[in-house]
Amino acid sequence: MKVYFAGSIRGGRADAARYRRMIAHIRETDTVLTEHVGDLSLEGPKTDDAIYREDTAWIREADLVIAECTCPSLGVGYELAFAEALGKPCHIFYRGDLSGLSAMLTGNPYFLVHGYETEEEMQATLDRILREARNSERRDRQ
Ligand code: 6K6
Repeated sequence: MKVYFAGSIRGGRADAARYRRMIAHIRETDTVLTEHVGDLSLEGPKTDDAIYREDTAWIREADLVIAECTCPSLGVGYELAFAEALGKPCHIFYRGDLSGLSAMLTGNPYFLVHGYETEEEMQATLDRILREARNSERRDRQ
């Protein structure tokens, strides 16, 4: 599966190390198109218009979107709406009490929201999502 992983960048980097661990976990079985989201240094010569063009092309290419939304980010919210418009499956991870997550995400039944507390719980949910996505791909091909 090709995964578009979304996580806050200009919205704040408090969870960057967590994104990095999630990306590393997904990469054990699948492909992550957006590894830079877990980059702790975040340096690069790219202009904003190049970032927008590249990221939207990757969303089109992705089989599914996984967004860690604990740290609020305008860019991640935009990416989720863009992916929804394209009919891509969208999985949202949120650590802690779900009442802190935007109603525009929790209120939209299209989005699959996964609350978690521990790293083990988060990894087990990632494994299940990816396994189910691979199985449904296989069924579609038959
Ligand atoms: C260079 C190396 C790493 O990052 C950069 C430059 N910035 C970005 N590069 C790629 N994607 C970005 C960059 N800034 C934001 N995004 C996209 O928006 C990512 O896919 C994130 O999921 C999302 C974060 O949005 P903000 O509003 O928190 O920045």
